Amino acid sequence: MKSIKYFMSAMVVAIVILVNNAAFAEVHIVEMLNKGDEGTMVFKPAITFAKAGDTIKFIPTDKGHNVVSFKDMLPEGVAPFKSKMNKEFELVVEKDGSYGFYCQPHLPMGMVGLVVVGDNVNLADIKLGKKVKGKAKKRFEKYIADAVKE
Ligand SMILES: [Cu+2]
Repeated sequence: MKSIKYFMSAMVVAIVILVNNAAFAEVHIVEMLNKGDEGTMVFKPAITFAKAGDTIKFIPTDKGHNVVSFKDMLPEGVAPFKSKMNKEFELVVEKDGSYGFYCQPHLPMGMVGLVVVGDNVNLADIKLGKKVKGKAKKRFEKYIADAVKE
């Protein structure tokens, strides 16, 4: 009898933990736009702060965009990702760290963004990938500087 009681209370604890975790994970929306506050071809917001287990939902509000990870701007062990043009894309971020990404047709126009997962990511330490140059570099530097100020 005692063991059944113990089992039941263990089950209740397990269920409570499961429900809490599910409720705790957030969905963050990142829009792909032809025009934003800082000019043409942007992710909005450019930087998203999340925690492990959250989902980042990329929405092609305007047509002609996609989202591709910078291979050298991902936490260790995270697989590169690439969405289809004009399609919604969900990224579940499992690991702490920073995730850098761009829109394939608009990388030269500086369409880049960042997801920062966890509390221990020092924005000043984020290394920009090899493909980040010109307008993309300029925007990343501004996004990071603005986020540091907040
Ligand atoms: Cu684009």
